[in-house]
Amino acid sequence: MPQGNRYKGLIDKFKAVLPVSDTTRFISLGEGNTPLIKLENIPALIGKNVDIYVKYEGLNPTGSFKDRGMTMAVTKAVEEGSQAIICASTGNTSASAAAYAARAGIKAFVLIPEGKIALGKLAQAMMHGAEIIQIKGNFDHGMQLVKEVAEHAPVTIVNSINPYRLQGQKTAAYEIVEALGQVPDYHCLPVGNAGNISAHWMGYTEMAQPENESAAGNYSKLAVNKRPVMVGYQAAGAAPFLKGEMIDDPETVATAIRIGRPQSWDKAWAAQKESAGWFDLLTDEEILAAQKLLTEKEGIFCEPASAASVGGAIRDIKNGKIPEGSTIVCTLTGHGLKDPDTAISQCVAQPQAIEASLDAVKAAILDKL
Ligand code: AN7
Repeated sequence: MPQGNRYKGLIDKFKAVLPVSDTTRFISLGEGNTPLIKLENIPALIGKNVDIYVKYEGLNPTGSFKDRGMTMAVTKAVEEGSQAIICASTGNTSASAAAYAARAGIKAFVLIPEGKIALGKLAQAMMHGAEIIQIKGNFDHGMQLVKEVAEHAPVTIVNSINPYRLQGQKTAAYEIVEALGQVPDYHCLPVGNAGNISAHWMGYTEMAQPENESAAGNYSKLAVNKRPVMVGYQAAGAAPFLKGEMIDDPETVATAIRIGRPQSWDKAWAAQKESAGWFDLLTDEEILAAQKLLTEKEGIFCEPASAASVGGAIRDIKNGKIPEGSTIVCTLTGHGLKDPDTAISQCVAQPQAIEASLDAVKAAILDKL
């Protein structure tokens, strides 16, 4: 047998702080271990002395952070003998559930809002062979139905109300501290169901208490006794945390976070309060502008929802809420290729076709230099 040091996914790496045993079969696609990229051009553009890092979760196997939670949720579902998983989804959870179910050899049912999920996510769920149930309703309706149907059918819910999801997702915080060699001052995330912000807070909290039997200390040798300020950004049309109560009929171009009834409501408020953080909102225009800025100035393509973290952070750096000298991590939750329609529609100059001749190509280039 070869004895290499191949990365075998986040459960293998973080098993000391995850609820698995020596006999657990890990359902993994090599998720996690995503790059933490320092922004080089945007800080200068905004004229502020800050270190901004993006955690590029779009580089997970199915293109979003959901894989971190899904590897754990499906691993435990299989360990417990489940033959089928089910979720409601704005898209990424369905893609991830479909892939990990395929890997495990079990069935996946996904409820998605008709016409409101990005093309790439739908393609993934279809290709992996999930049973796709489109509903004439939004994510919140789907989530309610999933909870009800799971009481009557032998299916395991793999939405983030499944506690193993947050366990898997907390590993992103461990990776960030390991990569930075310190705890960031601020951590900014887009917020939909608020599972991810809650999971990160759980991870940071474990690391700050290495005396825990959880063995968190193994991964936080560099971490001083500190946790970041947690900042959550929502889309203006889907901002229950700003309103202070659940909302009906959420609407935003960032379909991933088109959610009015967040499932991790209490956990996210606790993270905000305990970290002295805050929630804020961005208009769809601001979200798309941030997505474009990242692609044009840094070469990093994330999906619209993800860009809310950077768009919000830039605004709060400019207005001084996040002070100069800070180290800031923004989570880019999903890859830009997930939603090609929204990307193409916001590019003013659509590519034109010209003659396939040297003259025509020369003219086209000289024109632009
Ligand atoms: C790219 O896939 O809820 O606050 O059903 O896909 O943890 O919900 C997706 C959420 C941010 C919000 N960015 O994270 C689903 C789903 C992207 C996302 C979020 C989602 P949470």
